[in-house]
Amino acid sequence: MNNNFKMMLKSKPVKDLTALPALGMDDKSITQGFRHYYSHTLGRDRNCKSTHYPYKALSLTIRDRLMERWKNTHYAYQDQDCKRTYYLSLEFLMGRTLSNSMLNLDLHDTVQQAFYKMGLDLEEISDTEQDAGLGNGGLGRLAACFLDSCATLQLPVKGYGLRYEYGMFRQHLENGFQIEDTDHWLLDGNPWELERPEYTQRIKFGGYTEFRQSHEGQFKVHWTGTRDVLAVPYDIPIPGFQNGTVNTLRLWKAAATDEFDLNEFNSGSYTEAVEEKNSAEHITMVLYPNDSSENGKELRLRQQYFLASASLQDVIREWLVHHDNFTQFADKNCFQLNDTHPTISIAEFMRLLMDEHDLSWEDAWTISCKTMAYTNHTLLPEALEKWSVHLFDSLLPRLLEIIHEINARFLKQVAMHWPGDTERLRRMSIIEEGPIPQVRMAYLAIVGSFSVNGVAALHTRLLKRGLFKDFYQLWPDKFNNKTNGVTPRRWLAGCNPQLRNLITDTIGDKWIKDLSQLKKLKKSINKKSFRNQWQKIKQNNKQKLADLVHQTCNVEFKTDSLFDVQVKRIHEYKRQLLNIMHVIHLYNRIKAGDTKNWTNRCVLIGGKAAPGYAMAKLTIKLINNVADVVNNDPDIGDLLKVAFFPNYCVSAMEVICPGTDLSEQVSTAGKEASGTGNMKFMMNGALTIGTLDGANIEIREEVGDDNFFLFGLTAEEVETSRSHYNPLQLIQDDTDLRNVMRMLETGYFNQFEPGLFDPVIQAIKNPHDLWMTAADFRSYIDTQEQVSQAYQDNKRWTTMSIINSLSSGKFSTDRTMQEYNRDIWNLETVAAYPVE
Ligand code: CJW
Repeated sequence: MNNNFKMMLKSKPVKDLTALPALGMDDKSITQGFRHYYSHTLGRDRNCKSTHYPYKALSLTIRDRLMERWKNTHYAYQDQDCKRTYYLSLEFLMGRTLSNSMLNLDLHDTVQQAFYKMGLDLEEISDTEQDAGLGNGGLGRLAACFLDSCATLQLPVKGYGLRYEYGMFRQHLENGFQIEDTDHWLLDGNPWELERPEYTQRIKFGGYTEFRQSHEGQFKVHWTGTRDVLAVPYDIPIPGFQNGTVNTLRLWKAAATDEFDLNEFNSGSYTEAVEEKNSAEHITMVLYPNDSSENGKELRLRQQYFLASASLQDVIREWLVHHDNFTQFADKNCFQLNDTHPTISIAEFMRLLMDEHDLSWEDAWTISCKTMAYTNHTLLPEALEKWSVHLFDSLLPRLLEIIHEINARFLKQVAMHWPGDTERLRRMSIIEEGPIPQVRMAYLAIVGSFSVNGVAALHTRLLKRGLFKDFYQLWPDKFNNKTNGVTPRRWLAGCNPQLRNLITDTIGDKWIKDLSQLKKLKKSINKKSFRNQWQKIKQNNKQKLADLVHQTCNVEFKTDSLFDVQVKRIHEYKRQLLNIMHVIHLYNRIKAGDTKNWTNRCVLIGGKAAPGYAMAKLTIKLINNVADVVNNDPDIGDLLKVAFFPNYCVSAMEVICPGTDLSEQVSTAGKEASGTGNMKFMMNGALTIGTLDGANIEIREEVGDDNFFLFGLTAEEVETSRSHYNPLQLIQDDTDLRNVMRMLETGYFNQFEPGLFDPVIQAIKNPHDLWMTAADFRSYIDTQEQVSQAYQDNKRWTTMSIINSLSSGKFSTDRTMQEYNRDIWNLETVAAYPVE
């Protein structure tokens, strides 16, 4: 461009280039947009048979309609200079975007009509969309549900995460064993993301620190000699439900800087110089597939720091566009840390304020402590993050200095509060001393935040009494509970359209934004036509699930059976083992002819095991071997079917939860922080069999004792009975348990794989079994029998199903987000400017 012309552009006030007439929301405009993208942009013609291009053309058509609302939301936030929250998370398990966008823009029926006229099958085309699997399980999916609710409530909340090139691995089975395949989800491009290279940030790694004197004679720390990596943002639109708001999820991709190591380059090591570039890009290459297990890998710490630094720099950059100091920063900004994974943000924020923006320690600390809030999601000791001081020192030397200083000042405070209590100082220190000193990230998170919350009432109580007891004594007011939820848009209105229509026909459509209104269904609970429709819809959804199971597992589920489902990550504490032991027990009963008052059951189990978690992988193999025997035994027939659902993911759950009768939530009490699958099942009219753990307790409170199948030890009983736990005695005293163990020990399910399940057998018999599987066996089996009897009473079951669904109002993330906002964020709602 000619320089003079550039000058003119700068000096002349330019009209808003983005001011365009609004796009039509009618079927003609949609058809027009679709045809334009299909033939002009994508260049396809009548010979194209792939469903990928129609998917892409429709996505772009819908995205256009999000764009204008997105801009108008951003302008409204900017103009009002409103307070904002940033949700920092290493995981956002978004699933599919197309159908959710159509629902939230109220375009679903219009598109369906347009497609019908063009002779296209919308469902088939929507099904070609890949899940965005940028998360492991509950924690990542919760982040996605939170964003949906914030947009729906018109809260100015922005998500910050990583744009992994490879998401959660795909799972398939070979001879009953889990095999992992890579998930190269971006291979065909992602129409929902918008690259924003103009907001690229620079992230430092390695190097060393030194003091330098400024012109004014002040000493300042310089972190230098670093190897830098660029963070390039990609934005994803997050539409609210039919309200014109579109919030943002910003995902960072790592890119090499343009600089080569010139020394290496000049000495002829060209490839080595380029290699450095490759290693930079590794940072966002792959999501770690560990759900609450093994940690400590250097690349993971790199990912965490990369997210923290890029996001904080981005927020500060935007802040300084409209402000020239930080005095108001804490009143206008809040960072919510999704578990300890982004906790390095606390030290990084201190570094940015002091080293880059010249604030004093005291000022920086005051601001930092007023802006950071931490959510804990687990009590499992192996999931609590610790990083070796040595690793920290080599990768992030400046950050380690800051952590040491935070710790020194904090320990002084502890010493003042409990004079002479050196044991307590040792316990509470952010640095764990020992042969390999470690940084305890949860303690850093508590010390540096103004709010610490658990994710269900029991979980928060256990945090206060156990894991964080010392901190709770010091700062009781920091601790609070925020029970999880799920978004009713995706998990009821979207995934169960027939039930949505029945509910809307009965009580109007306000429930979609205010789930407590489902209570109004009470009036219809005894109405014949309502109940008939309720049953019919469940049958239809069961048929859809049966079709999917047939297609993916090649097992026949008949819809007059009880559909008994457990889908979640495979983990010992979640006790898929207990579930399969019940299956073995039922098999034994059939073989023994004990089938009086029998209820036919179809048991579905699905979930991924962390690739390095041998016991979880063996559990998958056991489920598959049991399924093989049961499904192929002519004595069994339709009385019992078992299937393992491979590659369980968000889009699979959208078919599974509407078609489920019984939801299995059988974790050892005190171990599952909340659970959120339990809420999806309940919302869709499934009944729960569960322990008093996580949010199960609150689900039971909402539905009433008669509408929940409770079994097992309480969290307290689990802890008090550990010292005298005697599984061998339990096995000896219980014929049914003895029979199950005999089947396992005689190798009934592994006739050609001798000894394969020995670790499982040993775990059950081990008096130190952390998960106390044998302790809950009897009560589980008896309660399952109550389930079977209840299912035979069709009338009673239907009533319980309706009650479960109409009592699920509390478990909307709209409620959860309102509580976060009331107690932690204090944001004003801001309506987007309307599209003209
Ligand atoms: O968070 C959900 C809860 C659920 C809890 C889950 C959780 O198990 O009960 O409903 C939402 O609140 N996920 C994790 N902790 N708790 C989790 C996820 C990924 C992780 C991790 C812990 C990844 C690593 C380590 C710990 C890692 O290093 O890759």
